[in-house]
Amino acid sequence: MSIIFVSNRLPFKGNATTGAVERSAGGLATALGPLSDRMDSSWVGMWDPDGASKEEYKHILKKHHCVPVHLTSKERKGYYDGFSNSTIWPLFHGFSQYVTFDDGTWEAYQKVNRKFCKAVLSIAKPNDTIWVQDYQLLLLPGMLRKELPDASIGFFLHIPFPTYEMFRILPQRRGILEGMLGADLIGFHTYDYVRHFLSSISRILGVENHAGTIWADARMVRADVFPLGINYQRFAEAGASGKTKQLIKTMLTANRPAGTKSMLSVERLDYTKGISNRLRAYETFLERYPEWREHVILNVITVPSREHVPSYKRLKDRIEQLVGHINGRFSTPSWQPIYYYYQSMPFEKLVAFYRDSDVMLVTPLRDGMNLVAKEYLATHDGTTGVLILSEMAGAARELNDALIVNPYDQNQMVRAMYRALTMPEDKQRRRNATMQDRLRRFTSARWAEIFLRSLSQVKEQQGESKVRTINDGTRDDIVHAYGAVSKRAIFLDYDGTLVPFVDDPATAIPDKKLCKLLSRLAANQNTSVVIISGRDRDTMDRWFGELGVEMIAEHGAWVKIAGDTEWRARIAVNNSWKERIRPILQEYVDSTPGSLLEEKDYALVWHYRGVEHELAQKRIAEMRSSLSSVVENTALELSEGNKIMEVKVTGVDKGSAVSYWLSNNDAPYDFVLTAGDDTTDEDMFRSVGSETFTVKVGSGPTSASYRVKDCYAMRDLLQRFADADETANH
Ligand code: GDG
Repeated sequence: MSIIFVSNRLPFKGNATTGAVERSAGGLATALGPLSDRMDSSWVGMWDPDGASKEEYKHILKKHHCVPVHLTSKERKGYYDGFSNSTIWPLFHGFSQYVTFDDGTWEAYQKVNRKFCKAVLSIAKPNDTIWVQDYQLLLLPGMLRKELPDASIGFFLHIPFPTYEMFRILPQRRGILEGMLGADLIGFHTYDYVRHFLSSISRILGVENHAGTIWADARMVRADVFPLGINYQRFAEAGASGKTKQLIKTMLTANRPAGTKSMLSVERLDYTKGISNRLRAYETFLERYPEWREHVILNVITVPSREHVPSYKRLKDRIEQLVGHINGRFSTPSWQPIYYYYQSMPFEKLVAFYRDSDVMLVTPLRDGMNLVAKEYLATHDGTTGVLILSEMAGAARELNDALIVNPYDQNQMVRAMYRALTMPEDKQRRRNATMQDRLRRFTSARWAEIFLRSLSQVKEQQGESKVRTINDGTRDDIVHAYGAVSKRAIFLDYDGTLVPFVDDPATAIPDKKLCKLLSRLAANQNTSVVIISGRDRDTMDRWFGELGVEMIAEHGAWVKIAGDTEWRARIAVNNSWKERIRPILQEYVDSTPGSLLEEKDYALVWHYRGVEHELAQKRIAEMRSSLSSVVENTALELSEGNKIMEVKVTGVDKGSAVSYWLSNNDAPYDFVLTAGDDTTDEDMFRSVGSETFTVKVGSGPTSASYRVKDCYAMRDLLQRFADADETANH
């Protein structure tokens, strides 16, 4: 299999001190590294030689099939410092106060995503697998999908996906979601993020899902959970090595009184990491438990990050002041409570810090996953050590045996520090063992393997559904089949098939263009155009009466065949049932803002297009349970359509209506086409048989054999029929 990994950074970087080019040690590079070495793969990412020689960097990239994307400093500033880190990063982590909105940075973000797209296209083949990583490239899956409709495209978001209430703030919210939906599989670290994403696509794009399966632009997409792990063995081995022991002795324990316990915090300097909250909790701890003064130290490592972004500069000052304040307040001639390092540590030193620490404080205010927590546990493989972990980190979903804290609850943090420092050793080992077991199995390599396997499963499922999306080629075939015969029947649903949905169904009047198109088609004596709708007779007469089309109203209850002046009732029923059902449905209308009741001859219809998604789902469940006993053993049934719930007379459906129409028109039809968007149209598709053309309009599962994207694509097909008629007549 050929695979293209795409991420903001390439897995190789220049070392500013030595000038050498090295493999990056970040979580992603270690997760995908072994895979990329094993497979026929390439990697697309930003050109960033840093301190290394450009020639050497270029050479290594070429050797490892890396395709660099060159950005100007202006592009990089707008895309990376700007939209990625000053808009998306704070917003997705729930820090709306730090979000900046700027058209210029959005422009740059789009431009750079396009540059990445171009770089991928320069090496991609039509059926390649492309795996796009993270929040800097949210638009890329959509851009790639346009160019490579058949490619397997995966997307993984490493940071949280925010709640709908937070996400909706973003002016570019639609574009971002549409970009993500270009992928076939969208992965997140936790189920909460999946839920938030699904809620946003439902409320913002009106795209629904069934247990994480989404229909977007007539394509099946899945959203699922894939918690990223670490290279456990690497950290476990390094933690137990003699070199680490030596480093701990010379670098760490030598500098503090014997018997002192150590706590550690390590992260990029970032406001999401809760460094100030942690320092304040430590101050309160020393205040509340004076017996621990001179017996514990806290090592704080903050790695320089995003120094060009103003909020980061201010944060650095605040943290340094706080460290100074605590050290000034509590230090004694032989002890200082905090050792502060503002630098990136080489791997060996980082491992020594991990291994040396009795307590690890990982208390971010919000964090997609947090690998530091996992790395700490791995370096303590089989030994003691206590992890205090924020419930706001994705890792808390997996590491239940850590001391889980709310980072905003200072008292709880203080108590957790005390508990951690006084926890019996056998208990520490026991708690760690369960978590270490999990981390040993779910490594970063396994994460990548599982994600890619799921991606190919999604592709298989897409292939299994036999529906063919109408493209230029298939459209020409259908138009050709239409033109080649003399007797045709075209059955067209109306709402959602010929016009888009609107909140108030009464306003969905056919526009002039559509009326003209339908009359043109119906003007051909050899073509019967039948509008088959759930709408009532009066509306249909008013809207289509003058167009020369035939009509089937109320999902098949009434039929008006060419030459009829009156509607024919297909069944005779007593409508007294309405008196019982109407008050029940009216109650639902009263208690559900945005919904309305429509009365038809053979049905009562509850419309909920204008209702909030979750509320509508709740009401439908209630309705199903309260009405099913009422309609049981009667000639009524409950039927669900596109944002409608209907109580109707049994046996009235579009399928039987189409059969009725065909049996009342004796000419043999050489070309039958049925088109619809709704579950009620599925009856029609099933009734006509496989030698006809059945067309599903829009997304969702269907038994139709073709699919078009939306009502405009449907109109385009009809337009071509009309054009074919005209050409044939000249
Ligand atoms: C995102 C999400 C999610 C840190 N300091 C040093 C150093 N590190 C290494 C750690 C660890 C990595 O950086 C940090 O991993 P995190 O998971 O904490 O966070 P990010 O990579 O910033 O970001 C996060 C992650 O993606 C993966 O999906 O977990 O939630 O924000 O590997 O070891 N490494 C060295 N010196 C340091 O000073 N050598």
